[in-house]
Parts: sequence; structure tokens; C-alpha cells
Amino acid sequence: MKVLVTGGAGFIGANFVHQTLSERPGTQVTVLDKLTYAGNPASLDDVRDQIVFVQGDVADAEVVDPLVADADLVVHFAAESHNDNSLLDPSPFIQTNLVGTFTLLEAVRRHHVRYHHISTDEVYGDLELDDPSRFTPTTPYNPSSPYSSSKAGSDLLVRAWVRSFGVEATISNCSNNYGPYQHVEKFIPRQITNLIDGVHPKLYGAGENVRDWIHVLDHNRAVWAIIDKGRIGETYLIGADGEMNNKHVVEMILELMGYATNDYKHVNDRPGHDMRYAIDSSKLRAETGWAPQFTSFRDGLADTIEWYRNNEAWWRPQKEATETKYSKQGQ
Ligand code: NAD
Ligand code: TDX
Repeated sequence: MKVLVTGGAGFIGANFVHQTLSERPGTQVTVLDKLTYAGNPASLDDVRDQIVFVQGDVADAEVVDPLVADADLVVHFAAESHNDNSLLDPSPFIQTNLVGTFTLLEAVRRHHVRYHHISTDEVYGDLELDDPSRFTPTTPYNPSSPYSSSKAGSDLLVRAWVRSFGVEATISNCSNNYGPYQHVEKFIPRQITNLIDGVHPKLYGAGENVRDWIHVLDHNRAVWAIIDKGRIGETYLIGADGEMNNKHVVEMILELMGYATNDYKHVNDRPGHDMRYAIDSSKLRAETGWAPQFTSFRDGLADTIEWYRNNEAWWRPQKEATETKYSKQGQ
């Protein structure tokens, strides 16, 4: 099988490429990635001779068309992915997340290629802390930020291309991922690498916001389960019952790295900050048999800390520019 992986030099995409090569021998992988600030070619260094790597834009039809024509399956990870960036400048989010998805959909329509769309639980908006409900595949879309609204729009394009043009697509909406190769702008790697540098972790606002954490390897196994067993045109929510507030995550990182658990700072909150995400993944589990393998967040976090300690050469080049950008926002 020939798989075109967009965004394969990013966090989740790079893990997907590694997993696919090791767990699905015989699969031919082509990566299409623009190598924005978030794409790191070093994430694919150890598999470079096993894949085809194309540097290019998913919104560029001339680049996309021949690559899709040559594939049996497209798995679309490429996106502008960071909420804070979308609040500073939404324009690349519209271009990549909406126009990029449109461009891929037109190509898979032309060439009759199976398509899997990677999306986020943030399309559903947020929940109150005391709300007993969780997001399901029928929860109405209610995105809050330029990032999440551009992802919501891209999901709706996929649904329309399935219904109107018979494109063979599935969609997955996953909760917050953690694990190796995640950019230092994101919450968990930012705090780990701050502590390696002797800097206090930074909590937005009171730190009460809840995210539903899942290890990236479990996310990607679910993606393959949907490709193998999911029904065309369906949406699957991926989550591992990992709800935890940000303050608790920071306390756990501090403890695992040998610091006092109150050794953090509160900084400016994110405008429009979603309070809580929570995923009901029962449809995915019932239809595909998938279940997460990382059942202890604490153990997964300890592995992740170890990875950042052992891979400073991978993250160090991005650290200073990332922190300069945050400090301008009082974060
Ligand atoms: P990331 O920012 O780490 O990686 C994105 C990758 O896409 C980078 O390699 C970047 O160079 C590439 N890219 C950006 N614009 C491009 C373009 N126009 N053309 C080609 N390549 C381009 O993101 P991530 O965290 O790995 O997220 C991957 C996908 O998963 C996204 O669609 C995101 O919405 C979704 N998602 C992420 C999470 C999470 O917790 N990180 C959770 C749920 C869903
Ligand atoms: O320094 C920080 N301090 C802090 O308290 C940072 C960077 C974040 N936070 C908070 C904001 C959020 O409540 O931590 C939480 C997680 O923040 P992010 O890592 O920016 O993730 P989030 O905004 O929840 O979105 C993530 O999950 C869903 C991914 O970035 C998205 O791509 C995905 O769709």
C-alpha cells in the first residue's frame, strides 16, 4: 500500500511515519510537508532512506495532484496547529487548514483515493468544569479560536465531499496529544524544557482548564484502526479518558523532575481560553476494538520527560524564538 502522509515532519505525523514503517511492513510512505516553523526534518532523520520526502504546500494543487494520483491512501495531518499563534495571525490557518484541505479533497476526488482526515476535539467548543457530559460524534460544532474554527471548517468540507461527490473519507477528532517530537511551543514540552533550562513552568490564568490527554502513539494506532475498520463517511472521536487540569499536569512534571510541586508561575491567560475538553470514544472502541495502551498518564509523562532530556539537540534550536514570542504576550 502507498500512503501519502501530509505534515509528516510535524509532531503527530512524524510519530505516524515511524509507527507505520515499524508496525506495517510493506507500506510505502511518501511525506508531503512544507517545513514551516513547526516541521522539523530531523524528526525523520532515522527513516530518511525508507521514505520519499517532498517539501511542498498542501494548498498547491500542482504539487498535490501527482502525489495523490500515485497513492492508495492519503492521511492528512498537515495544519497550522497552535491556538496561540492563531490569535496573533489567523491568515496561515485559513490558507493551510481550509484551502489545503480543499486542495487535497479535489485531488482525492479526481483520482478516487481513500482519504483520512485528522482533526481535533476543539471543533466542539468547550465544556464547563462541572458538566457531566463529554463530546460525542453528534455534539454540535461550536469552535472558539481561529485555529479550531479553521479545523471545524475543514471537517465540514470533508463531510460535503463525501456526500456530494462520493469521496471515500473518514474523519477523526482527537483530544490533546503528548509524547516525543512535540514542538516546544506546546504546553507539556514547554514546561519540561523550561525546567531543563532552570525556568519555572508557566500556567495560563488559574490553571484550572482541563485537557483530555492521550499519548500520540495511541492516537496513531486509532487512526490505523479507523482506516482498517471504520465506515466511510463516519466521524470517530479518539480519546483515552485522560482528563486533567493544567495545574495538576504542571505539578506532576515538577515532581517527576525533582522540583517542589508549587514551583510554577501564573502568567497572562489566553483570550477566549477553552475551559474543558472531554471525549467519549465509545463509538471508536465498539466499531474497531481500539483501546489505549498508555493507561498511566504519569508513566507516559515520565517517558516524555526522558525523551526531551535525551534529545536536546532536536528541540534546542526552536526554544529561544518560542520563549521570545511568549514573553511579548506576558506568557
Ligand atoms: P504540528 O504543528 O506539530 O505539525 C504540523 C506539520 O504540518 C508540520 O510539519 C508543518 O511543517 C506541516 N505543515 C504546515 N502547513 C503546511 C502546508 N501548508 N503544507 C504542508 N505541510 C504543512 O502539528 P501536530 O500537533 O502534529 O498536529 C497534526 C494534526 O493533528 C493537525 O491537523 C492538528 O489539527 C491535529 N491534532 C493535533 C492534536 C495535538 O494535540 N497536537 C490533537 C488533535 C488533533
Ligand atoms: O505555557 C503554557 N501554559 C499553559 O497553561 C501553554 C503553552 C499552554 N497552557 C495551557 C493552555 C491549554 O489550556 O495548557 C493547555 C494546553 O495548551 P496547548 O498545548 O497550547 O494545547 P491546546 O490549546 O489545548 O490545543 C492542543 O490540543 C488540541 C493542540 O495544540 C491542538 O493542535 C489540538 O487540536
